[in-house]
Amino acid sequence: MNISHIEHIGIAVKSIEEAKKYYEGVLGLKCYATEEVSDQKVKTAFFKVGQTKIELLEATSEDSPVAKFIEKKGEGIHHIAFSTDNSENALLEAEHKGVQLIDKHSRKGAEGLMIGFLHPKSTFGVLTELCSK
Ligand code: CMX
Repeated sequence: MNISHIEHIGIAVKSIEEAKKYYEGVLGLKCYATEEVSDQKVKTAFFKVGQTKIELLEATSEDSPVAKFIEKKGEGIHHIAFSTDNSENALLEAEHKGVQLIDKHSRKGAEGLMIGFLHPKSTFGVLTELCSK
């Protein structure tokens, strides 16, 4: 699937405003964008670290996947996103190789990327996102 790099690491937080104090004030990173992804019921905030980004995720409703995750496991790393040349083909390839998909087809995610998720039950416990421009 021609993975070139880790596009971003998604981190579930209760409050982006609170978490920003650490990422900006301690690590010295700069939040360059915030965006609400309404169909995923999350607010996001992005920080660049070289070619990779940190994506903070805050739930916008109680039934958000991020709210459920924090309730069960607490704040922390929520998913890893790999950059591929074509997320639709990458999802198909993963399915052909026996991986359980969350998204059968890629769809629009934050920053205008096309994205799709693989189920953590098939990926050794790590919610995995495949994305492309
Ligand atoms: N990482 C690892 N495991 C996870 C997980 C995560 N992020 N989220 C849930 N799980 C595990 C749960 O611990 C649970 O495991 P057990 O059965 O062993 O207890 C299992 O998956 C099922 O979890 P659940 O709480 O019952 O939740 P659901 O089945 O309703 O949903 C999932 C799980 C992964 C299918 C759902 O969260 C999902 O579709 N996620 C993809 C979309 C998403 O997370 N969007 C937010 C990010 C938006 C963005 O970046 O744009």
